Formats: sequence, C-alpha cells, structure tokens
Amino acid sequence: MLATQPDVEIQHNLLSRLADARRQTDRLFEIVKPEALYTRPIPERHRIVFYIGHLEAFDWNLLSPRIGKLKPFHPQFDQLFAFGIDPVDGRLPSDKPADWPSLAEVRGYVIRVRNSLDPALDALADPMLLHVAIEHRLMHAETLAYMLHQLPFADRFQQTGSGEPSAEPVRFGMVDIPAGSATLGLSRHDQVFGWDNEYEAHSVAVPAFTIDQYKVTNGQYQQFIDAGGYEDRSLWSPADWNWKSEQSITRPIFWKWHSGRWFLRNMFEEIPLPADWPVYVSHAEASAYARWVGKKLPSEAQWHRAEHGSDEETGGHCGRFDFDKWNPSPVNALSESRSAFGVAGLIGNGWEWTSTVFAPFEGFQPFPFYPGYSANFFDGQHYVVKGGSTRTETCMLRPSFRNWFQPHYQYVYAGFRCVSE
Ligand code: AVJ
Ligand code: FE
Repeated sequence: MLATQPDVEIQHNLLSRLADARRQTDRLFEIVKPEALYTRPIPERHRIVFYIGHLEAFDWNLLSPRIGKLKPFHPQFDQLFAFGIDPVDGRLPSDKPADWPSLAEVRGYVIRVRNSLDPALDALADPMLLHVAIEHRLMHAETLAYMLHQLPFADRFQQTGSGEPSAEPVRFGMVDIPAGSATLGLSRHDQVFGWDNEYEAHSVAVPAFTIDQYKVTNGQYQQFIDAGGYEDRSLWSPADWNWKSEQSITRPIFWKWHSGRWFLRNMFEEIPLPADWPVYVSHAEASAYARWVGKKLPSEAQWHRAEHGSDEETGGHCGRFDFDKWNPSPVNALSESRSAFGVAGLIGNGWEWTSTVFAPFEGFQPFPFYPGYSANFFDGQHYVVKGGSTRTETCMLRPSFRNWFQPHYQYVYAGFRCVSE
C-alpha cells in the first residue's frame, strides 16, 4: 500500500500519527477527576480505568509479538485490559471498583508499554499494524467521549466549548434519488487503509427512493414526543417496545426535562434544546420516529447512493480540524457538505443509523492479527452506522468506513434521516 512513498516516510508519518493519537486519548482522561476514574458512566461498558489500560494493552498485544525482541513484562494486565465489552440482552457487568488494579499500577503499565514499544517500532515490517493501532485508539477517542459525556458534571474538569455556527431556519424537504448503483466497500487494490469489514468493493443496484435532505432535528423529534410517540406501541417493534418499557425510556438520553421545558445535556453544559441540531437517539427510537412519519431508515446501500458524488477528499488523511468542537452544528449549517444529489450533512455532523444489520461483505476476510474485530459482531444484534460525528477523526470519515452498535444503545453521537420507497 501507498507504494509511491518510500518506506521510511510512511513509517515516520505513522509514528507521528500514533503520537498525536496518544496525546488525544491522554487529554480525554485528564477531563476526569481522579476520584471518578473507577466509576462506570455507561452501564454496558467497563469502568473508565479499564480504558486507560486497554489502549496500551491493545497496542502491546498487537505489536510486541510482531517485533520479535520484546518479551511480555505483565501478562496479567495484557489479558485483563485486552478487550472491551458489549453485552447483549441487558446482561450488565457487576464488577466492583476494588476488582481493578490501582491507578499507579495501571499508569505504570502504560508508561512501560510505551517505553518498550517506541524504540522498537521502526522494526515493524508491515505498516498495516500501525494503522490498526492508530485507528483503534482514535475510535476509542470517540467512544470515550460518549462515555465521559455521561459522567455527572461534578466528576470532571469543565472546558469551554467553541462557538456554534448559526444557520437559517431549516426548510425541510426530501430529495429524489434516481435508480442506479451504489459502490460499497474498498478494493484490495485501493491505496488506503481499511478495516476487515470494508472489503471487498462491490456495486449494489438501488431502486429509486426519496431521502430527507437533512438529518432529523431535535425540534422534529420533540413533535414525536409531544404526540405521544413513546407511548404508542404500534410504532415500536416488539423487542424495542420491551426494551423501552423495561428501561422506562421516555426520551433521548441526551435530553433532560425540568423547569417546564427540554434541555440538551452537552459535553460540558446543559442548554435549552437547540431545535435545529440533529437529534441523537438509539436505533429503536429512530425506527419508531420513522414509522410515525410513515417512512423508514435508509439501508446501507441507500445511504451510500445518497452520498454518491459528494466530496470524498476526506479519505486518507487524519487529524481533527477543531479539537474543541464537541457539539454538532445545525443540520443546515453552511459548512455542511452536500452530496451531488443535494443531500446535506451526511458526513461528520453525527453518525446516521441504517436499517442494515452489520454483516460481512462478499469476500470478507478477518485480519489474522485481530480476527474478532468485526467477526465477533456479525451476530444479528448490531446495525450499520454511517457518516461520522464531530468527534470522529477525519481518517475515518472515508466513505467505506462502517461503524456498528446495538439497536438499544442510546449513547452514540448518532442520529438519522428517513427514506420513502
Ligand atoms: C467500531 C466503534 C463499534 O467501540 O466497540 C474498539 C471499535 N473495537 N475496540 C467499539 C473498537 C475494539 C468498536 N466500534
Ligand atoms: Fe478497543
């Protein structure tokens, strides 16, 4: 891959990207007050301290066996911090803070991993492994943001956010997409890094459909709530209804009701609900809204087709344009990209749920050095999510990148738009 660049240059770029990614994840943990590091802001995930160890254990487990001269120095931590969790059917973890090692031990492990790996990384023959380490860490930079978002404000050091772009009132409408083909996936000849689930490239015939020009906004979603959408069983699948009832879900997780009105809980402050920002909801909530308006969620192929022809300059590079941008922009903000068909804001202003169950493309092969990355999630319990949020690194805004979450997971910076067929 990237055959036109000399190897040393590739290696140098990747090592500096790894260093950048480390700085970013280090900064995220600094948001948390030390006494809150053993809390679990999201019931389905590990305590925060796990992720401090995980980012380094992952790199160590991936890279050290392929360098040769490095010997394990803490096999117990290598295993303890190897993998995160994503329990299905509400089987939540029950470990206690005292089950985890002390902060001093975990931080000592982090330093020792970096000090051992770094002088040896030049010896890595395959740049693919560094791509995996970098993107793995950057994905966690986003999933950690969701997690820290759920911490009580008192448990973290506050930052001030950047100013928000303002926009004209949204003029909602739908865009006709003519019948045609959508190209999904990466070819093994493409000169960019992709994860196992992005291969092989293939073309899908998509019949004509119409799609919302903008993502569904908080304002639109509030109409659904006001109309009693959460109490209308006919709008929810049986599994979604059961989940909603058992968990007493009555609103998006980011919304709060008090003083007689709705508020949005941003990363660092609560604000009156901004009507023209995209709503962040679970797949179940998105599907119920879509049924309420007599529409559906787009399939992965429809989403690609709508995006076809949009500015794809984002692939290949990495970095963030604005480190301080935590909040999304209004769905019609001028800076939002527009596809050739005129569909707005498909990339980078909040992920979008699709109706497609996460599954391998034809020609899928797991990475031999990380066989479970995708394959462990081809279980019919996860849906494909596309597009990217304000916390997604630009390298993962490439059209082929596929994200996935369980349908009842409310914590992602993910919204949706609807289609009619
Ligand atoms: C692709 C974001 C769903 O967070 O579970 C991180 C990425 N995999 N460590 C996840 C991942 C292993 C994954 N997502
Ligand atoms: Fe991970």
